[in-house]
Amino acid sequence: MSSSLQLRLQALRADIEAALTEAIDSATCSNPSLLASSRHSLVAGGKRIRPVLAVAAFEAVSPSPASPFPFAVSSAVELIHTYSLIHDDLPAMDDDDLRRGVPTLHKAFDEATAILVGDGLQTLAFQLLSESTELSAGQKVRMIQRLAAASGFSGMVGGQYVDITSEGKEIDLSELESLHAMKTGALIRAAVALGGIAGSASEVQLEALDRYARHIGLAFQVIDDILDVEGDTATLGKTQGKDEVADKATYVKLLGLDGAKDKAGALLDEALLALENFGESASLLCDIARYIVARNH
Ligand code: GRG
Repeated sequence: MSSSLQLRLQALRADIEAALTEAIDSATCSNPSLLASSRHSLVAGGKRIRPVLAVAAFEAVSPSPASPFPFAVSSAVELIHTYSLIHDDLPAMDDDDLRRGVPTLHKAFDEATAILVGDGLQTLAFQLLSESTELSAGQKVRMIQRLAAASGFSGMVGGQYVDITSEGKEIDLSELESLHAMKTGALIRAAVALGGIAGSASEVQLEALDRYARHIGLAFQVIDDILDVEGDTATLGKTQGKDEVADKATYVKLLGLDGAKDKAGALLDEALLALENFGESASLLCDIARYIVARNH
């Protein structure tokens, strides 16, 4: 990663973290220990790729914005993502002990707490959007609809269900692609779309952003499969090698390591092509796409 991108991401992440901390600190909850448990997963780290994507999409469509980026948007997306990781780690799902370099929430506390924290973070996301004073009523409705659709039956939850029910079955490349388009891709697309809506993007701009997001969403998953083989637990902050143990269908299993790397490269090219009409304003989106494909965790 170039040092200028590193500095830019560092500054952006500081704003994203501050907004997330504020969101959880100002949440109304009669039980402080429930909020303390929520902080365990939420502020444990994480790359914050989805919130950064929302900011970058905002920048691409409003290079000299009349108003600053509304951070409720990035927080909402990250709250949904963090909830999904907490629930994914539960014994009934992926049954994992380590996430973001710390014990998973049900290990640090207990399963009931992990389920409730996930539920609470999910609903807080929609509360933040609906209560934002920086968004118009029209923007709020579009964002809530987009985020709900990406998170629920037609997106992440639906994809997770297909993933769980496909375990032990042979699935082909197109089935794997549609599973991941729902499970991981839908929220990445929503992050980009919400950033675009926040920047009052035109329909043509939203379509180009979505083409970009579909390709990097898939590339993100291909790289995740590669890292499960080539990464190490300490750098990943989560257990490495789980896909092979669970005999999961992955891009590496279906395409081989080199084939999966080629696929990630081709998806990156397509993502960058989608941005060609934006010019300089999309430079952060382009940098993030390259980072997603080059990442080691
Ligand atoms: C439980 C409804 C429900 C859904 C879970 C997202 C998901 C669906 C499961 C996560 C399983 C997993 C490891 C998928 C691979 C891609 C992925 C989402 C990785 C984690 O995202 P990162 O790498 O995590 O952005 P950080 O910690 O950096 O935020």
